[in-house]
Amino acid sequence: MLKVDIIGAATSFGQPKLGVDLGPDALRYANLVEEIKSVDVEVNDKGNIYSDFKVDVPTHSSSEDKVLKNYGQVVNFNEKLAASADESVASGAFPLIIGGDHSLAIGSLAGISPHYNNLGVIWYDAHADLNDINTSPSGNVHGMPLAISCGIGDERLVNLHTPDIKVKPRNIVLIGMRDLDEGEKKYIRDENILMYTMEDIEEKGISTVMTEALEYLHGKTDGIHLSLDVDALDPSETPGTGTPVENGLSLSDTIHAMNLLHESGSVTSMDLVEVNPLLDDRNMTAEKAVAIVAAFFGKEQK
Ligand code: 4U7
Ligand code: MN
Ligand code: MN
Ligand code: MN
Repeated sequence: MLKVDIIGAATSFGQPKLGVDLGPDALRYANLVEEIKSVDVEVNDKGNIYSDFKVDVPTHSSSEDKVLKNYGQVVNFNEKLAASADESVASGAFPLIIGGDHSLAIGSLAGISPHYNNLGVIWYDAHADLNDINTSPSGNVHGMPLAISCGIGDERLVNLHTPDIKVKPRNIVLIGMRDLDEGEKKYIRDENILMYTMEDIEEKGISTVMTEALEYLHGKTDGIHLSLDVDALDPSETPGTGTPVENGLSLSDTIHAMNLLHESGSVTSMDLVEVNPLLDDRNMTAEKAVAIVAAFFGKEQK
């Protein structure tokens, strides 16, 4: 039986809004553990990881005038998360990292990628999260984790947990894109990263997109990490998130996408991020997110 380790990544330091660190508990409140167990999966909830500091520690700047916000906490938090994710993969479990803001993907990818030669990544999000300190319009680290995992950005974050580049741009697929900054567009073009915008999804249909994404990664990767940001979905479906963007994916397309990933059997780890119960309407975003995870683990739709 598949063994799933749930790792609660209770961090909000990658962005400025209150409440996203309550995401892991909101997901549990919406019956995450029970829903996964219902499909014959063994679940071990490892509890939450928190940063050791509550207030900002000296901010590090990797260029003269720009700063990464909450740098000290982001480094400390992700070192702890990477250790936990690494330990889960080493024990033979499937790590399901529940957030928390998307800066947590720095730690999850740092802990998971050493177990693979060529880890593939499916980044299901409205955003590419490919900024560095110079291209970021906000200084918020949740807009940077994929760039950092590709070796672009602050040296301590790039070398977190292991002194290696975690992900190769050619092993990435971006799905749901509709809010890209200029520097991100340039990086995607220069590195020839496979991207499906909302327009592409509307044109091809989600089944074709997922099938193409898996075909592209099969053969050249030996594991696939799914990083799912709930802002990939339309704000009418998942309003409880810090950076909603109009015209997103429907819940039914997302559930269908998860069913296809389940059937492929090729995804080896997952993040579920940016659930913020303080911005939500009666925990509906967490409830939808739980339905998405259940579909990913093979729950049939009623
Ligand atoms: B999320 C943004 F400028 N690109 O860098 C930035 F639009 O993890 C948003 O995908 C980042 O939710 C969103 O601040 C990060 C902005
Ligand atoms: Mn994101
Ligand atoms: Mn996003
Ligand atoms: Mn099944």
